[in-house]
Amino acid sequence: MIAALASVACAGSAPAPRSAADLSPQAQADELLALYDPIYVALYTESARAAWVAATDVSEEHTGQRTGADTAFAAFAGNAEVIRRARALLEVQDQLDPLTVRQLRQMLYLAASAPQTRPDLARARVAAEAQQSARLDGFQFCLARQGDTCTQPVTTNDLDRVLQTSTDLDERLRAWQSSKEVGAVLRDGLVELRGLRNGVAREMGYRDFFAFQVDNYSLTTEEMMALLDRLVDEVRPLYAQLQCWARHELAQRYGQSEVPTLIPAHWLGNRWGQSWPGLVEGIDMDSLVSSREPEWIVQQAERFYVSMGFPNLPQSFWEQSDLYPVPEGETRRKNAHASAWHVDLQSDVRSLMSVEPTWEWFTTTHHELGHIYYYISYSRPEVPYLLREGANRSYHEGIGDLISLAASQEPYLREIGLLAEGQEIDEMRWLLDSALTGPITFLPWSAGVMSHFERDLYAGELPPEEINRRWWEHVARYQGIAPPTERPAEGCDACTKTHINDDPGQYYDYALANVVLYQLHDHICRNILQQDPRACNYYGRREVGDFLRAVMSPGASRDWQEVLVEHTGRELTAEPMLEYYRPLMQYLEEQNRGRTCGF
Ligand code: X8Z
Ligand code: ZN
Repeated sequence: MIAALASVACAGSAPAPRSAADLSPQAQADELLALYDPIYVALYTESARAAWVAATDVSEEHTGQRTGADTAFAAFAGNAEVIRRARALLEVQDQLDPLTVRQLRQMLYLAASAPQTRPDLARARVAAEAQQSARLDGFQFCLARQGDTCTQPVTTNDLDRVLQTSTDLDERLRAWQSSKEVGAVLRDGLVELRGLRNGVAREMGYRDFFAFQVDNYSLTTEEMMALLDRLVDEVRPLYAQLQCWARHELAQRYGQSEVPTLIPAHWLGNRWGQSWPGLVEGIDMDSLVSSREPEWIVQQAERFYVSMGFPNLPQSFWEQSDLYPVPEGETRRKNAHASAWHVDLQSDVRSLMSVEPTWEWFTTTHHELGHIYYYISYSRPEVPYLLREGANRSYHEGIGDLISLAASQEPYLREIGLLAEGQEIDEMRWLLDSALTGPITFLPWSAGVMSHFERDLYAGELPPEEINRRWWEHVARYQGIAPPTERPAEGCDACTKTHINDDPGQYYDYALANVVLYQLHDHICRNILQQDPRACNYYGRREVGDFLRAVMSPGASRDWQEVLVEHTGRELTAEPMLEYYRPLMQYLEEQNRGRTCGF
């Protein structure tokens, strides 16, 4: 199939009865796209299928098959003739319709992952990516060892359970340290990948790989970092109060007489401190779902979307997805991080999760189904295959979290019986818990630590021996968190975060998703439902589904800023998010009275 495209493409420059110059640019573009599309879909699908098998059943054979399929995809997507023709057509883009221009740009964007003008680099990158994923997905976490033998193998769900429930600091420390062991295994692979990723991006004229990823938003690195820094600054006053409150609360919980300025990382209920669950007395979100079956969690998330007028998930979703932990007795290893897949860019949609009845999995399931319903919404003939993506990547991340936010609100939880009659909630404490597990703790992590670290890694060519130190500098500066003990220079604690390895240079998507989602939520609650954004129930409201479908169904065929203004009446603004949590400021200042805050 690749040969077919190459031969037709070459025919354009050979003497032919009808030369390309006789065709209008639009007709030339149509011809290119008509050739490109079917091959794109076929090779993309092969590659996604192989990656799915490699992620759900880690083995050398599957890693090899993934590398093979990705190499074929890369050889096609990065084909030098494709690049040449797309570039030439974009030079006369004023003679092309906007949808065509978008597709050609996307073609070049895909080509930049594997330009065949440097096939050696592109091939090496594909192989290194597959190997790095296999190292991470196949890693055996371990809580106790005798010599080299692991006597207590554990899953990441097990480690998370310790961090979310244990009050024994020694046990917490062991779990936290165990969660970081994989970093050392991944560091050299990350350094190699950094070189290859920068290499292919530079081949396509980008300054470095980070700049290439940021270009998805039509922004430069400087513009993106300025946007992220502004977000970090905007939440900083509230975050400083939260951090202050949390360190006092936790010191008391663990019986520590000294309250440290920086929170020791193993004190928090998340391996990276990106969310701080379980801190608020009297609010136990886990208890709302702990007696449910994991299957119920996924079905209830589906019911939420269906109640707003979305279709039921296709039967193939249930048959092909891998939703629960590997059953006891099976030796198969699978990727531990949740993901959603659009395998054939049409109706084959799947999710990979390890759902257990915890609040974190409850919200994560809503997140993943957001991706799935986004795929379903734009898989329609009007949206070309190349544009079956989010308006930008953060929209894709934001939809499911928007529904998680809606699914965490009191009226809904009462309606479906997760909050029993007579089970009253304290609104301020509920809001506090939501800030601790939502954007106020998440933004310093995502817009701060992750994004600055990756910028330093790719654009700054951070030397390997500086990696761990730089990581913890960012963690201290943005999150006010410190490692429990000194971290080894040869380790890579950043590498323990899956995205650093296999979703590189794009974690700010989640930061911006938060901004977008509060903007959408505010609009939905105030203007569509006429409800208070802090007690707002989408369940069963088809008009909310209609609104969301209108946002999602164009995919990437429209400009993301235009979509936002058209649907919410405002440019991107953090104001609705800040407004949502504003009542907490005064509450926390009172709680923190007499304490020295800041870090
Ligand atoms: O990776 C995810 C999703 C899959 S796209 C579960 N999230 C980020 C993370 O876990 O670090 C969702 C929020 C942030
Ligand atoms: Zn996601």
